[in-house]
Amino acid sequence: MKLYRTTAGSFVEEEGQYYHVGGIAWDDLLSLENLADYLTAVIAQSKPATDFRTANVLAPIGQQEVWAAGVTYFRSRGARMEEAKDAGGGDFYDRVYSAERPELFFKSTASRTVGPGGQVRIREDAHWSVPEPELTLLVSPGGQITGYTIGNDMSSRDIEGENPLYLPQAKVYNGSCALGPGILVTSSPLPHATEIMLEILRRGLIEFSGSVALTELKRDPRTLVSYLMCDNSFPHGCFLMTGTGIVPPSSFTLASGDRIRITIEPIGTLENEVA
Ligand code: DO4
Ligand code: MG
Repeated sequence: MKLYRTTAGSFVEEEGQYYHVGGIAWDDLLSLENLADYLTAVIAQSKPATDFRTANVLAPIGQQEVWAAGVTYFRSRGARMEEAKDAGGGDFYDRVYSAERPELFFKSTASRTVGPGGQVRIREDAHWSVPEPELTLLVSPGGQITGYTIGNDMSSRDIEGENPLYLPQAKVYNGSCALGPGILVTSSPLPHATEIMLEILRRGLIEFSGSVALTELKRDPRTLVSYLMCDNSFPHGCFLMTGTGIVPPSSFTLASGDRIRITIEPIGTLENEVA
């Protein structure tokens, strides 16, 4: 089942039917340890709604923080080593790829995050920017993975490549994060064969496309969550992006007007324009 936050309230979708999820605030909903059971009960007690509109869907975020894991795919390790080699930082990425402790960094808040159809941004002092399509976990306050959504970890590669200590500037700025469209609510892990697909369209034509399967993800999502939760509390739950396995060639940089389309079945497609 999929959970949506919209301008007309929250909806849960199952088998093509949408149901209102009333009487509970979004943050309280995302804080539930038994979200799947709660929504199953809502569906059992409700009649299908007729007022769900795709155009009304908002980013599925309230007071949650968005965190991100880095260098969790071999492709990301190689791309970072290349971009940071002149700064002497290349070795860090190889070491973090192989280390027991993952790289985890703070990524975004609701105010910097856009939903489906929203505009993501290129940092005004960046010259080399890319989208990072990432499977994103919904984590409950108790550390359960209660759902999955799609995330775009917009990144300024020239800034992060200049010096690894500039990472927060490369990653955290207005419009640097997109989430959505909805949250696939399930307590079961996604199949390893699940594919993440990225298309970047420029003037209506595909400028870049790529895909990666979760088999390539080096870290178990539960291990990423256990590091994130270590001595860290999230009273409203949080989102954790699991890293990118798709990196366009080094000659590519995003431009205003580009459309970024990220698909992960069975979650859906997250599409955004670059402002
Ligand atoms: O260490 C730099 C960022 C890595 C990242 O965002 C990724 O691998 O997805
Ligand atoms: Mg990333």
